[in-house]
Amino acid sequence: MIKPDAVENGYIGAILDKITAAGFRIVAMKYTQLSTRDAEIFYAIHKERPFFGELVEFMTRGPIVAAILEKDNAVDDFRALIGATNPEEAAEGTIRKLYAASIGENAVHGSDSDENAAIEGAFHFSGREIY
Ligand code: 3AN
Repeated sequence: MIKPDAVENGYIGAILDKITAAGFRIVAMKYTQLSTRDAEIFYAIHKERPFFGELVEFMTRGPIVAAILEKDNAVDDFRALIGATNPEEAAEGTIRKLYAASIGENAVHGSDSDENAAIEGAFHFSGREIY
């Protein structure tokens, strides 16, 4: 996902450029806004964390871009491309270093395993929307 902060700041195009330049194929994509219920489900794994309320509020405050990306070694390569969760710790040239402001508002989300990528892809897209 390209998160609400990056959308608000006008970075959709720049972020998609970096993603495709890094060799990812976009197999599904949509511009949408999460409801509170959507965000609570998507981030259910974090529901006991102190930042959960803030995370749900942030993720629902404006539109996002959701996408499914395909590539060999996609999960690890995408996490390398986006950089550390905290942009202050993200490597030079990574998407979060370039476009994120804080650990809470960190521009993009990437799945952390192939299993979660399948779950998260199915959360956003029906089979007919995946090419
Ligand atoms: P990542 O997105 O790098 O996989 P996770 O899964 O640990 O990181 O966290 C999910 C999301 O929760 C982050 N992208 C960030 O928006 C938010 N988050 C994580 N840690 C914090 C924190 N300490 N304070 C506020 N928000 C946080």
